[in-house]
Amino acid sequence: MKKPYETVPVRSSEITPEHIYINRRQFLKGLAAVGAGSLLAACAPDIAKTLTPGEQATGAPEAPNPSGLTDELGNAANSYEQISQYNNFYEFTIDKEGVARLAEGYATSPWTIEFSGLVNKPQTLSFDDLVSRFDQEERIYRLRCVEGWSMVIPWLGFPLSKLLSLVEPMGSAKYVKFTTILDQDHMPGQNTSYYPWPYIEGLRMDEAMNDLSFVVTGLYGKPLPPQNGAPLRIAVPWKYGFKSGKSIVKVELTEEEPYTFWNTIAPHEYGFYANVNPQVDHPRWSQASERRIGELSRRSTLMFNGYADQVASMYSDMDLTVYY
Ligand SMILES: Nc1nc2c(c(=O)[nH]1)N[C@H]1C(S)=C(S)[C@@H](COP(=O)(O)O)O[C@H]1N2
Ligand SMILES: [Mo]
Repeated sequence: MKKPYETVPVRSSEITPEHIYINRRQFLKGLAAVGAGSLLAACAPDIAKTLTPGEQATGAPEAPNPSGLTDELGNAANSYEQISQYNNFYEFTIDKEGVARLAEGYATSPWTIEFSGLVNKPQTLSFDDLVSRFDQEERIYRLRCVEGWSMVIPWLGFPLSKLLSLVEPMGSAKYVKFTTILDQDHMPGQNTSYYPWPYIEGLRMDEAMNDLSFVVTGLYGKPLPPQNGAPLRIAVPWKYGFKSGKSIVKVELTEEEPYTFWNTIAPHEYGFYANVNPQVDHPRWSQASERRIGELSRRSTLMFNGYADQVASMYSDMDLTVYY
């Protein structure tokens, strides 16, 4: 059977020359070396030089798939530039093309992550300590934003289930709640009182333990740039992108379904489950199709974003025609 995602062990020696390869020691050294402002300049892969906003691309237009990477359905990966220059990160700004500039130099080291709630081993770990405990692997996932655009992204990281095993969830734990950093001094978007900061997201326990649920620490084999949620974010590829919280500082196991950011703002528009479903429209727009960043025509959206084989059974007792 085909694997539900393309996965490349990071220590593999079979990585193609164009592909950015970095072993774990280099990765950690790289993380330690990342200082304010140096990340994009020092770490942007040379296959896709990152343009600063305002700088014009010169020379030949970008090749359709500069990295040669594809997902398990054969879709070309988006370029590093596309992935790191078109972002949703409301803590900085609601302007997708302005996030990268505002997030440039955002200090993500030192960084600690607190594990609490219904766990046998509550603890607070530094990001460096945490990441050193897990082998990093690459997973090429589709990301489908609820707004109707999508990308194919080669993430680096490790399964969320491994992270949870570390803290030993109690039997009474039913949900995992992820909290993003609250940092009004450095995140201009957090000064808008309209939004219920900090950004919170959550998953049901079985969803969190599903093998697709991923803790992301890197992109194209490099440490995650701040605009993509450094130093650590979640990727839940069968759900709309807003379920994948960025720059996480707290992981809490709860018995009750957590109140989440978008669900609190507009519960009838952004459900807790938010599974990608082309047959159930957003109240204000169709979800039947999507614009893949870099493509001209729209493509059909796939049920569960193309991951139905791995996740549909978790929802067999839910009426999927209802907007959850
Ligand atoms: N903390 C936080 N996480 C967030 C968001 C946000 O605004 N703040 N936006 C979400 C949305 S709507 C999407 S589509 C993805 C975008 O991730 P990317 O910018 O890395 O592609 O991040 C999600 N995680
Ligand atoms: Mo999104």
